[in-house]
Amino acid sequence: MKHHSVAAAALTLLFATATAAAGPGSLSAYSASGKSGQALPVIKETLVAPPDVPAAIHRDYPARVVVQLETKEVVKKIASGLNYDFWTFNGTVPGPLIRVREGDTVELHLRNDPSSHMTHNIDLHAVMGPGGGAAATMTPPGQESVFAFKAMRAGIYVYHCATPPVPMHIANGMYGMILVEPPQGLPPVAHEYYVMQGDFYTTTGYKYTGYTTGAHPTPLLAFDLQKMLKEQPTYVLFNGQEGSLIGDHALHAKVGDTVRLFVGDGGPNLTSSFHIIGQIFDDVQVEGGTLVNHNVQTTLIPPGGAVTVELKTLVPGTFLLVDHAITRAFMKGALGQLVVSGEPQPELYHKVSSGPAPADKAGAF
Ligand SMILES: [Cu+2]
Repeated sequence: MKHHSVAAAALTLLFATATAAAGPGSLSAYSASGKSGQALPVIKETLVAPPDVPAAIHRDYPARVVVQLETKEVVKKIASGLNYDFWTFNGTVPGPLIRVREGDTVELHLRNDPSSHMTHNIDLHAVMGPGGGAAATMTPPGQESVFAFKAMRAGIYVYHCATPPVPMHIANGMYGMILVEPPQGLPPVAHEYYVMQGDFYTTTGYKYTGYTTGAHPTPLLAFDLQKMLKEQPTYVLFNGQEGSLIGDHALHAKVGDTVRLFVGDGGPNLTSSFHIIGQIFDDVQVEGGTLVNHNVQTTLIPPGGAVTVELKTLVPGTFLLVDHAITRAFMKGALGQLVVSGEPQPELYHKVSSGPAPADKAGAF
């Protein structure tokens, strides 16, 4: 009994000391430790903009990974000649992909840019704790919140803002993904890319112009609440912009490469029927879990869900990433390109002949 009391007193003292030592936004007093009780090595995560991803992890030990995200409200291009007032993590849609290893402790710093109009926070689906971190990170403009969690399950997970009205924060672009690598890491591949689909609700129709002001000479599209309530988006986009993965921004590979795509759906409402025209997915990590499906043509990705897709590029050409609810691809913007370079592979694919050109057909009917 005496021992018990002493232990309780010691715990109380430890907690009091920790509380006193930890200033606002500081977690130093709660420094995570491994099973041995030793402090974990601290690693500052280097984040990169989509469609790129941080380098693969080669550690065989857990670390305390410090991740710094900043919520920013930015006016930028949504489609050719049209801007939108996006709400973002780190200025991009989606926010940067966070990459950690199962068993790591993630110390997540969420700063809200002083010029923001809204409070923001973050709910990471890789977190097993209240709100996925949302309650711990409700952050007014100009402030910073910090919380820590142990990444206990390998997989690819969505994160998003969960500040009311939640659907509006997500519809304005506040989502991204966190990859929790298994302890043994992922097999090396030639290319890894990061793509997220989202549905956008604007007051004008697809490619109709918005309004201009002195501050915004490029037409600005406004958010349309009624369209969101009806789940009828104006735009369905990969990486928050029509053309974000087209032309100069296309994804690239060579013949014979294995390409790994981390594909998520921020929503807020539409499920993606993700497909690449002219490819078959060799492996799909279904719903980001441990089930791996093979030889898949189209995979479903629900809002708030993600998959890892791997494919081998066997033939050169331009292959279109689409939501195969195909109106969204060709009339709402959900279109990207994977450009595969290399020698033709006629034993795998070649054109034999074409019908006459349309002009030659004139008068034939
Ligand atoms: Cu928000």
